[in-house]
Amino acid sequence: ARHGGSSRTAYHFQPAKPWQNESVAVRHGGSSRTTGYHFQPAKNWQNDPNGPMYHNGVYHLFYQYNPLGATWGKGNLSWGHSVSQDLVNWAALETAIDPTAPFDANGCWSGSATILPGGVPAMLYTGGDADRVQVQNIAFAKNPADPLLREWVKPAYNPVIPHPADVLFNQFRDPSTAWVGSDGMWRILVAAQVGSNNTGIASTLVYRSKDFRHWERNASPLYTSRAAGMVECPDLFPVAEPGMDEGRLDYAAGTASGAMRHVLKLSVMNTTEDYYAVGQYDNVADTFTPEVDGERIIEDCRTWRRFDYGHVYASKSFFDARKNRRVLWAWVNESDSEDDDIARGWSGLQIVPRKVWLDGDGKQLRQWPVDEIETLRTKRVGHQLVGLHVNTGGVKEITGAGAQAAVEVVFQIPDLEGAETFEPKWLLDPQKLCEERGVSVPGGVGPFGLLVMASGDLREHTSVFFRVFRRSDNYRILMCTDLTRSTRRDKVYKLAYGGFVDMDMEEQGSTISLRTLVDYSVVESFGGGGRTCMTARVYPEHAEKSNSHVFVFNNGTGGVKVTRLDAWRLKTATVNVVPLRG
Ligand code: DQQ
Repeated sequence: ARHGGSSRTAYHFQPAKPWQNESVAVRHGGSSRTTGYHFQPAKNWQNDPNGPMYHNGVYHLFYQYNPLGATWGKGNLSWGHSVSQDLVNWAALETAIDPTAPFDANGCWSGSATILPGGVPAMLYTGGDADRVQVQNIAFAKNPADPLLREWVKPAYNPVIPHPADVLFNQFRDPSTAWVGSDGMWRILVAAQVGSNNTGIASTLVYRSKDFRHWERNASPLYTSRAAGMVECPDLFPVAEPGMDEGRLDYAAGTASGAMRHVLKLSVMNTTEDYYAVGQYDNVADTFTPEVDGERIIEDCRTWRRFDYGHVYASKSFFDARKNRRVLWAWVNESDSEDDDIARGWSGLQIVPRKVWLDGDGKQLRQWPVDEIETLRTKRVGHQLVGLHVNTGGVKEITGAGAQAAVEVVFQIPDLEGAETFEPKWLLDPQKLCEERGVSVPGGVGPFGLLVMASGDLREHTSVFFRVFRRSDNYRILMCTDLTRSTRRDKVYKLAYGGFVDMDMEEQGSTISLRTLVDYSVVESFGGGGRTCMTARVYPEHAEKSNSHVFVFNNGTGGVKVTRLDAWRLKTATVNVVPLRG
């Protein structure tokens, strides 16, 4: 059975999970360009964001990094480390944590930052020990007064948490940021599959500690999920009710008030998809209970909402005390072949960091690229298209936008009457619906949206669009990213991504907004004001030699009107190009 999303992700042309692949590549080079403003190391492989934090006026991002090549380096993963003052421009530092000790000799895997009282940053992370067993370790900033936190020390008393006997072998990892519970003790989450003989329950274990060194497991997990296999990288954080001061959220999991609602995010390993639910964290029992939310099943996290309906995994958030907001990072994997990655010399991006908050409906999160990204704006383009009516088959260029741009467009639908009837069976699989009804299939209302990374002759293009369907008393909006024509190359993922946009269109004056960040090989889209997000990797051939274009289009029977268009060329950010020295 398929639930909510789909298991057909962009891994089609890759091993089922990159970290099941033992090979370690050492070739560098390749000619394909990097991105203009997405976070990536100067070369080599990166995956999960680790230990993001804001400390002493500096943003830190650590990430799973293979110093030896462009493939996942299972046994030799280090923590890459970069610093920034604006979340946009980054300087690369030395790796922070390397596999050098008996408790992490076979890889330093994902983990999280906690800033201890007195301002000492601590990292909890998973090590593959000398016997290749997953254990949880701790590392401290050697000199907390160093604003760059360059050096990290691993106490000899590691591991702090050994592999439990009742957990499936090596399904035990990814400690969360710690928080203090009602009894004054620290708590962390660790993902585990509890059971034996190849079957186990996807569990989010809670460990408690008085001193941050001796950890004891709670009898009950925070949450368990039916049939999810292994879940990874758990993230629990509080959300402000509409109108509440976000500054109160400066707790890893906001235990200050039992009344405060929380979000639990789990990364489902089988499908490499991240799911979240809004719910109640009980700060006495240390349990999380999702709230009833439409057709979603509380006991099965694979039916929950997704941060991103595209190719994004292993997300991790942090509280940004500088701007009183929660910020989300996530890994955007490649969707070409491993050989391509090796030839190019790098693999993997991070999303543009997103501000995350609870929508006024109390059910879903909204996400928006951090404002700082706007400092990259150079030239405004396309404003002459405001007011444009795009009729059936209409395609109009946003001249000058190019391959490195941010486009926000608001479409108004003058007549919703023509919307086709929504079939309830579609509810569980918006991606399939997008595959069946791609950009070339006209509907009553939609597809309308943007064509990006398009060649001048439109032979190559990635389309991001909406379709509106009618239900008994309202409308259902489908958002798709159709990759079927994204490139003429083969051996890359070329189907589609899809999700529904949960909003009342009529309340919004029959309008819907789309913001798309275009950056050569990555297309990050925010539908309905960040209610539904979708990130895709694209590998257009034309972009190697010629310009790319952006168009507004409508392939539905009914017309649409562009009521707002805010499009900008973006300059290149300084991302890890110059190593910081001295
Ligand atoms: N990636 C890490 C693990 C984590 C997985 C290893 C998720 O710690 O479970 O690189 O992408």
